[in-house]
Amino acid sequence: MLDDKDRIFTNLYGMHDRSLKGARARGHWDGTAEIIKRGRDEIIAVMKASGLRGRGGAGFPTGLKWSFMPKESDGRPAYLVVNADESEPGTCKDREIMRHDPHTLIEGCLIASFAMGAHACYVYLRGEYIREREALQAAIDECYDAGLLGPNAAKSGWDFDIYLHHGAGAYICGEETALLESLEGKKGMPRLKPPFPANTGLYGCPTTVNNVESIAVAPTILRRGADWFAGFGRPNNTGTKIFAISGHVNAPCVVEEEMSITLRELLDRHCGGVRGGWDNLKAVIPGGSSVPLLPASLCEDAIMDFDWLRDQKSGLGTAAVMVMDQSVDVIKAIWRLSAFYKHESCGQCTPCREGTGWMMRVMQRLVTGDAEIEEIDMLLEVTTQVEGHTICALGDAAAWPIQGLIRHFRGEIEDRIKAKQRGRVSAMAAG
Ligand code: L3W
Ligand code: SF4
Repeated sequence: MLDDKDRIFTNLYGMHDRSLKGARARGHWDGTAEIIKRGRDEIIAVMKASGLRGRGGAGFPTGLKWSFMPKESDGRPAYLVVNADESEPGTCKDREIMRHDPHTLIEGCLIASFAMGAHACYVYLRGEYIREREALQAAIDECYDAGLLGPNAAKSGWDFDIYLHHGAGAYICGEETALLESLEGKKGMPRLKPPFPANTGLYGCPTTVNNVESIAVAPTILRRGADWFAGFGRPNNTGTKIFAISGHVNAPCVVEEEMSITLRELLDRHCGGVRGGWDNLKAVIPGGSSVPLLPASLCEDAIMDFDWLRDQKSGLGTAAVMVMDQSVDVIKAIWRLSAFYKHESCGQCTPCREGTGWMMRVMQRLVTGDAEIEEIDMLLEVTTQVEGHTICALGDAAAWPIQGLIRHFRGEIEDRIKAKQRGRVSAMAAG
């Protein structure tokens, strides 16, 4: 469990002054030039040792990703791109950072860009994040006025600029290569990987795409040390983590906690527990809409980190925790997600374009009970034809929640179909 002194984001709820003056008073922009003067290799070594794994959903080691950027320039500029397209249903953590603690991100952008040889950074914000852009732009303007950005940024000897760019409301633009296409002014469609962005990214140049939280925690890790950060959580699952908790808890919230906290402790300590008590819990989606749900029986001992949740065939994802009590029709909830993925598919690969529609339509029949029992296994088979057979992870994201539903709630699906069939038989007998 985290104490206040261990929190990186000290203004997550906007209770304090978010301006440069306030941010400095809370310890940000302290010794930034000294950190930069430690050099690229040392910064990347600290990030690797901290164990930080990407906070956007995939959990790829951040220091390792930074190390993929070319050490020597081949004449092409390098870029840092911050993925602030936060569109995963249930996810609203980066929003709080940009609104209330924008200087954590800006300082992180400078240090990370230096470590990767980038003189420019683009922050790609989701189209609806108007207030967040305003807060971030105001903070960036302050930084230019104070000499923290621009030539010789923060007296580090490094010239550095940040540009903000709005998306236009497409979920797929949160996929890193679709985001780059969109930033280049094209339709946001994922590219085939490899090549990875570190080789061929924005405008064909070396680029690293990182989530807001991943960049915003970097300055504090470098100030307090890799061991400090790695002291939280478990091996391979280190650090502090922002969780966004919604649904049937008494007090939904966004909170920074220790990685590997138990689900029960997270909900009881910060959300006033499950509505109607723990026994009223039906299921939890622990990491945003792309990861399979956990039934209540697995929630009791759930550990909120990458490895524990992966071992349960779920995932930490974006750490958006969606709590469902006994009042929820879980079949309908997962159908709603299927409709979302069908709508957001960019359509360039057949298994996703056709499969998301197929899956949604069968899910629709499961909701009303107007399916045959055999269709449950047929649906499962369709999910395996989509999973792993597409250009980007949206196909997997559409398949996984359905697989989780069938794994844990097959009985409920079958009962609904049988009840409908019984209803039809008695109606025929009566009529
Ligand atoms: C160089 C290699 N780079 C991997 C890089 C890659 C990317 C990162 C992760 O996200 C997850 C999904 C959901 N050489 C590399 C390499 N990289 N191998 O590492 O890559 P990857 O492919 O594991 O995943 P991904 O496609 O980046 C998929 C989650 O994202 N998700 C959530 C979306 C929504 C949000 C939000 O709203 N904030 O993030 C949707 O699917 O959990 O597992 O940078 O280039 N050999
Ligand atoms: Fe587009 Fe879906 Fe293919 Fe991703 S998996 S590239 S969203 S069609």
